[in-house]
Amino acid sequence: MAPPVTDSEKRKQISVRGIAQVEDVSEVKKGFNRHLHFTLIKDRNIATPRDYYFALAHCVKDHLVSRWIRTQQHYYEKDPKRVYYVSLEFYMGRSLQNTMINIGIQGTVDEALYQMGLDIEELEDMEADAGLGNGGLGRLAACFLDSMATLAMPAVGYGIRYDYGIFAQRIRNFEQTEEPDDWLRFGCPWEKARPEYMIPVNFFGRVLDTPDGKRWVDTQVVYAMPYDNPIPGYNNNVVNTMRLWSAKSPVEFNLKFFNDGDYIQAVLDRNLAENISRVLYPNDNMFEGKELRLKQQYFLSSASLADIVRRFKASKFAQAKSPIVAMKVMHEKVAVQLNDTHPSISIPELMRVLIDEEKLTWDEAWNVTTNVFSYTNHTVLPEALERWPTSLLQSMLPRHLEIIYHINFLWMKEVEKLYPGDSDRLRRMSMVEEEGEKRINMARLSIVGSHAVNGVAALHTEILKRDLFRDFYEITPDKFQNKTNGITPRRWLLLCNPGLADLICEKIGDEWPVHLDQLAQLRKWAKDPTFQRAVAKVKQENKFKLAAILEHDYGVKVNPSSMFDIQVKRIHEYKRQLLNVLYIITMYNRIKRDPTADFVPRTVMIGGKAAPGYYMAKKIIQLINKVGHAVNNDPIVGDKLKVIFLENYRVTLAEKIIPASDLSQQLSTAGTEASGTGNMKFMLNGALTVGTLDGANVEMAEEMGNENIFIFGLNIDEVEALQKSGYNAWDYYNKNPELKQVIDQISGGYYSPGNPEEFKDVTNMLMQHDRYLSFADFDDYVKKQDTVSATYQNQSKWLEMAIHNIASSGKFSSDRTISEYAREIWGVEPSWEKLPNPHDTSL
Ligand code: IMP
Ligand code: B1N
Repeated sequence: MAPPVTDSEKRKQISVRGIAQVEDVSEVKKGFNRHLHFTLIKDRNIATPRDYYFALAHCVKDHLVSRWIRTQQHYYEKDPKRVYYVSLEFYMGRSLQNTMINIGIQGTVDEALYQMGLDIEELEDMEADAGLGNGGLGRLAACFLDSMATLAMPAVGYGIRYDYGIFAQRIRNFEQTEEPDDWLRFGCPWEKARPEYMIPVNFFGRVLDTPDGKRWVDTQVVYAMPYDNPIPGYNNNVVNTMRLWSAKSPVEFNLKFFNDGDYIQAVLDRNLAENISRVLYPNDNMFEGKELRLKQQYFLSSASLADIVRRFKASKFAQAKSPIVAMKVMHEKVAVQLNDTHPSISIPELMRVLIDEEKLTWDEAWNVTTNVFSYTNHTVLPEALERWPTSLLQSMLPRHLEIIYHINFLWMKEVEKLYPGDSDRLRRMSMVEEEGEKRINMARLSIVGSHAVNGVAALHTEILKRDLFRDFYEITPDKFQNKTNGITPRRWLLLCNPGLADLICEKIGDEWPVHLDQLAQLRKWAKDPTFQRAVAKVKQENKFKLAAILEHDYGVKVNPSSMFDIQVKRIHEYKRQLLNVLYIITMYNRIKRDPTADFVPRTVMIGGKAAPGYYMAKKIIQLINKVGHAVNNDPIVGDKLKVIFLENYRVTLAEKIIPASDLSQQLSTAGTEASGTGNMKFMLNGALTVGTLDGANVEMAEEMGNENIFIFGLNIDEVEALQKSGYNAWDYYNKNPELKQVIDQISGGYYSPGNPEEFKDVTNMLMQHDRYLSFADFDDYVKKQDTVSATYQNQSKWLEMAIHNIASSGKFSSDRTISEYAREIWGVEPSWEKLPNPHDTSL
């Protein structure tokens, strides 16, 4: 038998990774050594793996710069409509390998490092994740940037350069603790600061009514310093920009104190203003109405719009017109996508700029604004919907509040005209909420201020139309669209699963990374034993590799022939990690009841972060860890069942876990998960899904057919009916002896010896006020999981289903999603044409 092919050998073989030419290899070695010497100022006697990583990253970045400059020149010359994706989160992960793959130098670099005796994977492991996001919403923005560059769209992503990204999670004594994520400690080799393009952002102050219009005066100024990051397209020589803003105090900050003589205090106070970009708020699907968060939102919106307006004014289109005429038609050349309502203060900000600074009339400004903006909704959970107190807006952004009130006044007049005397409807549709503390409902502002509103999966969009935004849909049905989420197949297959990528290339060629629909061709080999064996072999190798990581990083030994059963995502009640735990305990009880019975071995892995202030989510983590402790140390269980909490789940860990998974758990109560994108990543990598008819799971099942996915539980209509008739957890508890046993154990302290009260809040929630109806789905879930186990024993059936999953995942490429946004919302065309190659001298 041939010796096993190592991952690095595989990376060299595969054609889509670029064939290594001798001259190119020697160029890379030269560039690497030059950076080690001149940039890192080290020789090979004292260089650390981190130095080597930085030398390599700089060397790879050198291959980007000509493409980057040329792309921007190309856009300037062609002067197309520009697309701006504005988001409080961009969850990018690492850039080194992705950059090498997208510009086609991975093969060359692998060979060069091999010749220099360096281990490329060790160097790649030195790169910190750019963790400027919480979960799906932030990672979606990152996938979109990759797709927009790959489709040669003149797009910029605008965000905040947080000094601290999503916290690092550590498990201590079974519980989550948070550590700050100091990701910039050693510097970021990809970014370029542009201090010459700093933009002032104003806060507080008051509004003056002058003959020349409104003036916002006596403000406090903070500067926004841009940092540009390259976004390479796949194999097309395009390099777009992600521009992240960092807060800087003005030079004259607190001059008042300085004049009073307190020079030291004045200098110290400068840091206060710079707190705006200090840290990412670690909430997922949760609104926290903090002043600093509103400052972040306005800081991003104001700096980005100023930059957008500056670029528009410098364009050929605008230069050919008088300034005021140009501004009136800015929407012909500018589209801005709001990633949820987080940057929605952009809407009154653009109105302010157009009216107070550019001197357009209200109606002219409103026409531009509504045609520029479009809004994506990502959640229907009421606790996530942003509603800012007017008192906070009044002091921080007085002019904006004034503008919002006027937008609402005109809007209310319109509604009143359509529905005279319907005061209840007026209340439901007003941006100004008067019940309790007076607040601005940012979703309503975003709908009225945009020409398009979209949900992120078909089911989710239907809920928006029928429920959350029903009244708005009734007035402007054409505004509402669906854009089902997607993922980039470059990172989520080519990069993270080289074995499977190779195998696919052998069968269908190498165009699938940009035409993912071509995976459908794999269907014809779904029953082919040779292909099944090849797919199984790749999966097994990925599992071995993950097992080695688990042993090395966490000191846990797993059985690599067991089923790898995985649920990774933020910890949230609606995602129902608890349902997973209830089934784990059910399996445990069954093993103990009859240790000799047939049992399909599983390694159950659960990973995800809890928002630091989310009590119940933290309790759930503690419960998983305690159950794991009991199960893993019970000699009767042996290696039939292992339960592992995957500490510090993040983009980089996802890239290692997903290719190694057999089973993906997607358990949210129908109607609660807007889309999900992790679900798509598992499908693309050949895992089978056990899941509810929620979010994008619905469309996944449609694509692959119900016979290739394990769907269980109430559908959305049944959930609604049950909620209406009254959900009573006791009914299910009393009817199902296995469920009763599990709950009695948890509440009786079986998993918390010494403290039987430990999980009483969890069981009380489940029994008395579970908004997510966990028990209603328990029975069907257990039955479906039993089917999963039975199917796993029939490996050829399982592999046939897995191949059908891979073959059906074409729809879930973010290239498809972005093409739809482009054509149906932004009015721009995607393109598969390549820009010319940069001169050979740049390589
Ligand atoms: P931006 O304003 O941040 O989009 O960067 C402008 C880019 O457009 C520059 O880096 C150039 O590549 C290009 N550009 C801007 N102004 C001119 C010009 O006057 N002639 C040619 N290219 C320009
Ligand atoms: O956005 C993802 C979806 O796939 C997920 O289903 C959805 O839960 C997620 C407030 C959010 N919705 N809302 C958020 C994040 C941070 C925050 O401060 C809300 N995240 C989602 C992509 O569409």
